[in-house]
Amino acid sequence: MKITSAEVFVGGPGKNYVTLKIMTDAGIYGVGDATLNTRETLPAAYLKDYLIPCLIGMDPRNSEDIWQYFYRGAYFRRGPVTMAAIGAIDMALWDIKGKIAGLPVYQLFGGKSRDGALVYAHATGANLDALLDTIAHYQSKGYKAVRVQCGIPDMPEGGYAIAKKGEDAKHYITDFGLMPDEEIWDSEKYLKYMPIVFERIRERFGADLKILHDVHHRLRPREAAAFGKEIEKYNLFWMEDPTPADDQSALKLIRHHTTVPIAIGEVFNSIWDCKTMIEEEWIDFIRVSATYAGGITHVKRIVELAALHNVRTGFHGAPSHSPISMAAQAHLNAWAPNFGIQEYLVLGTKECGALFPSQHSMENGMFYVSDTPGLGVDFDETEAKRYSFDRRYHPIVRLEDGTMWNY
Ligand code: CS2
Ligand code: MG
Repeated sequence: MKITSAEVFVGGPGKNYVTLKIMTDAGIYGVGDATLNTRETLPAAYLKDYLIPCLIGMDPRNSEDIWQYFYRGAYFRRGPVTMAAIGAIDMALWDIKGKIAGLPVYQLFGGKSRDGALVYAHATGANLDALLDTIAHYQSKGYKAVRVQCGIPDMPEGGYAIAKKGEDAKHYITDFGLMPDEEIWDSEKYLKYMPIVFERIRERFGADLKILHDVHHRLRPREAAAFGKEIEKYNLFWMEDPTPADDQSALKLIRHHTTVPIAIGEVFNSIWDCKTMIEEEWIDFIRVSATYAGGITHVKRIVELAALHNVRTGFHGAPSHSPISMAAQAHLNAWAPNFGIQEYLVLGTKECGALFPSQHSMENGMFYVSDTPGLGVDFDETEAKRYSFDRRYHPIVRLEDGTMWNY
């Protein structure tokens, strides 16, 4: 069996999804997602200019060797562009493998460990009252877990340019600026206000709601350790990205001062980025994604390392991931013995469903993987013709005195 051609498409309904389709001489094709949020054209170029020419003629069934060929063969290894491009190829090859076998991909890992996978949604409020209403909205839709983010009083736009846009913010690429929006940040104000937010959430929603919170890399290690200690009593499901991801040992300081569960990993690209923190057991949840961390082959390796150290999964599922990478993660979620939770924010619109037809389903805050052979998600090329690339930027963050900070 041979790969005969492969094509890359960039665009989507309000999104710059990067979709790869690999064709074979057996008439079977596979699909993969390489959407690197706000840098989408780069993995697309990496695929078109460098990887696809080598891919033609390879046997698609040898997904491990193909992964190693592109990883080791790059010389300048890793990094989000390379790993997103390799990741898309890898997803498409697993899709093909499942279709050859006539089995959903999770069966190729060892079958199902659970029926439904717990997911969480984002509740974002420009202020506390708006946040409480948004949480109530998700609870009424059956969600058992919600990530809570709140605008902070006395910071311009509450510290988050996006928070003022409310519940749906960040779902469309157009929520981001034509040039980078600027957020002004003050950790002291944040640290004073967030415990009040958690207090009010517990008062109104009780003890059972699973509350997640994303610090989004904005604290220093000592601040994050003190914050974790202070909010232990609110029993969070996790505190995410307390400090910038570059420094793994920052997690050690936090871990040694608080029992609040720590989640990190959405910007990691390889097992080497998270190896130390997993092996040292400084974290509770690993948040890599199939798109940014080299596809199913590599993420599965990370999940298995994590399982040895009591670290559960909590894959990244921001709206920038297309239904293809979310399907890849759904198959891993169905299988992983150390599954924790899945962030799930795919656009549920008619347009998105038309571009990526699938039988995967969501009910009462649980994701149910489809039994269709392969990844169980398709890509409609005729629909794709309606869309094109629209350049946007993530916001940047500065402290009140102008110092550049972490988004
Ligand atoms: C966030 C993301 O989903 C999350 O946890 O941290 O929304 C993040 O801001 C985006 O994925 C950046 O592209
Ligand atoms: Mg995050």
